[in-house]
Amino acid sequence: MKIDADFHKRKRNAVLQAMNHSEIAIVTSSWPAWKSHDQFFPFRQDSNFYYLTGLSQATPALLILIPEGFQGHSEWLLFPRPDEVKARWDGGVETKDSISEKTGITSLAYWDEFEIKFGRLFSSSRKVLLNVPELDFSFIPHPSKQIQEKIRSSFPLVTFGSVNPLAATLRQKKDPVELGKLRRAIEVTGTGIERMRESAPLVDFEYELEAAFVYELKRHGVKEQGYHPIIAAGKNATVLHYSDNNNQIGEHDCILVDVGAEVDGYSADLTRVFPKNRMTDRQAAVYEAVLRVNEKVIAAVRPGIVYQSLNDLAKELLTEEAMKLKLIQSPADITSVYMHRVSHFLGLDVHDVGQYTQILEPGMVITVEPGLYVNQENLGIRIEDDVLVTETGVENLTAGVRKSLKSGSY
Ligand SMILES: [Mn+2]
Repeated sequence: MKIDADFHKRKRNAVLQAMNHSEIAIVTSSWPAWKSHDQFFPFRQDSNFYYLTGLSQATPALLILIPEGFQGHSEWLLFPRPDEVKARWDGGVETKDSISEKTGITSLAYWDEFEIKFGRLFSSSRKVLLNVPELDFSFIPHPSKQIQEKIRSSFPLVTFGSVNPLAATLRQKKDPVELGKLRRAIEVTGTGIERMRESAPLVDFEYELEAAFVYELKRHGVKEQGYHPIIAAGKNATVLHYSDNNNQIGEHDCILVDVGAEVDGYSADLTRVFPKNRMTDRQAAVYEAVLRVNEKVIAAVRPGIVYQSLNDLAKELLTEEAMKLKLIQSPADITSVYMHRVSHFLGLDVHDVGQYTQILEPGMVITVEPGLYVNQENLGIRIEDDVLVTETGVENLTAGVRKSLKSGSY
């Protein structure tokens, strides 16, 4: 199923509905990230810009939303003038027709018309909402910051705000067409994990499993991953964001893989653990403990609960299991073997928009990922599923990706 121009049009309309009449939203595309000399990192579109326009290619563009309208239109899209020389080298020049078809936006202008055409929009009574990212990474040179400087230098009395919360409210609840993309990403990710599981006894290094995963994705026509894959053997699995994937796999190691294919911008996020050869009884006991918690937390997901309560439940259950396994001496020590949240929202961003303080509603997709990390046993177990909050409870979208020890090659 395609995410078509109509989807993006509906989302723009919803943002316009939520805006005050004195506000203007300006949403910028991402720009390519420089790698070295004349090389760039693979391009990834700004998630909010993609959600509102459907444009995924590296063409610098800018969406303006104006509730009270401007020259008879409440939405405008600015993009570069077609450049035949650039097209000869890089291909793909967008025209007004092609942009209109993809986005459903009929009021288009060129980048260099921004000041001359839209300058009159800005005044001291206006508030401009931008898609400046608001994370710890405030040093990142997002194009929205350049637009802000441009406006501020000419209209110093304009006030600024963020469009991100308006987009976030919409993005949290997935439409069926978005769920279709997530389901496909999950299906292909699951196939890739099975390929790694089968390959494990035959390979020596973590990166060989990564290669098997990427091969399986591309074989299914999926080119992108939502995040750098974690292929962590033995003690590396106790390092939460390990991503070197360059270590030798021991004969008695368990291997933790945390991977996610990305389909049309939507990312899966799955973690499974399997042995290189066979699990020892002790490794299997820790695995079964985490699996019990995984299943109990999934069973607790339903609309109307406070999201944070899943975290509390996971911590309580993991503490009980860790005590039984003698991993800790007292409940207060749980942070030595479990130190992260049990869940995050999932969607266009692998750690998607949403607040931990909110109530879960139907249409939200979250992960459930309890874990136990045992340094002294060179063992890290995390079992991560992606689940959909439904009208009546929960649907485990990753139910088809094997996690039971009984059914497999242990
Ligand atoms: Mn995750």
